Amino acid sequence: MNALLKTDPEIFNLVKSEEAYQKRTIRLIASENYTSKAVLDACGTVFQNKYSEGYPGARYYQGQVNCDGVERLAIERAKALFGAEHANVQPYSGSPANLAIYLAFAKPGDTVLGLNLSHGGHLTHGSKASATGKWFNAVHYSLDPVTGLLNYDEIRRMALEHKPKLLIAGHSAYPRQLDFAKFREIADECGAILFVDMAHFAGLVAGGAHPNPVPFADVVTTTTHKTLRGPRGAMILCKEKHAKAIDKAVFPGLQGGPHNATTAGIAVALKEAMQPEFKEYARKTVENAKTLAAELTKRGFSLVSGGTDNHLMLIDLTNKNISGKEAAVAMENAGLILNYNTVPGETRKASDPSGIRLGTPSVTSRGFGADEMRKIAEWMELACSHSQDNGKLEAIAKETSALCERFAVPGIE
Ligand code: DSN
Repeated sequence: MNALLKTDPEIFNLVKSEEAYQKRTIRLIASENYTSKAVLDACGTVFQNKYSEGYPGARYYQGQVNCDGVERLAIERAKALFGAEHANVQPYSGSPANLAIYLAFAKPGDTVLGLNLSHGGHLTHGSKASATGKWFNAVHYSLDPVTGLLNYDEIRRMALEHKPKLLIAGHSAYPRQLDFAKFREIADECGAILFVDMAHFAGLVAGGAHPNPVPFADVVTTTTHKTLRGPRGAMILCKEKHAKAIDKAVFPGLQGGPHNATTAGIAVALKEAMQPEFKEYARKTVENAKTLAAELTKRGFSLVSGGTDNHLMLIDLTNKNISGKEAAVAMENAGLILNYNTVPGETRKASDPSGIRLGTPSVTSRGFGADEMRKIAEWMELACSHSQDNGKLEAIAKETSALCERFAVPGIE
């Protein structure tokens, strides 16, 4: 990065400082990961110099021979990896991808049914804070208050009562697998388009560690940077009969030119996700999450739904007498990076809620296993019980950083 150093040492230093930070901390944000050097290389290319409104073979600008090649590869790999009839790889990120689904299938004021935000849904699943909740009549299903699981009978009852245009399955903080066959049945009964947002677990699907929604859903959106381990971006996979509506909704409906360098990075990540090692990574991500969940439960942490069978955990800290934000800050000071999160039945405000969310994609990409999960649980407990003791948190930070030194960081080393 000599050119960067020469032109802008301030930004260069921040990049270097972030590299060091990502190396010495234990990254447990459920939606983050480490991309490979190959993906980073592809994103920093001359494809940044291009505009290419349209789709391969049908652009509004000349000079697209290489952009077409990149986008075609990304599309073909996405279709092959997930068994999709059609793929659009242009959405800038998950929220625009989800907005494209509303634009393709619904009109303002139409009813949509998705998972409640504080029960694990996403803002774009109709939260009042999002355009999707302001412009559409969003109704929400919740987790069962006793089991912490989705209640498919209740989802069916609500779907038949509200007759939504879109039935949304998918989440940002639900620690269990989804039953896509059940969602399909419900969508058929109420005449809805079944829209699955698999942003969180797409990498597990690609690696065979989570059921694939593509055969069941009309349309599936995903970001490309979470468990899938690509660059920041998104894709939409759908049945051929919806291809035109989806493509028109992305461009010209919502976006201008695609970010071609990112598309190149997505294509590389998809190729990586087709390799046998990726299956192993997906399997280990779930195995690590289960180990960590069991260790945390032993230490008195209350996990929503009692555990996990994907890559993430949602913890209600009410019984630990500490708020989500206080715990997240204490853990950050101890070198454990995760986020505070609302929990089902939340009684506090979103900016300082009752829970925390964490996941294992980044630490698994780094090579952590069962022993490291046990240590993480121990440090989390210590950080929670010594949240006001800076000396103790600093001592834990020394230990977390020493552990990190033993593991290489994909994309950095
Ligand atoms: N911000 C993402 C997450 O953390 O789950 C969702 O968009």
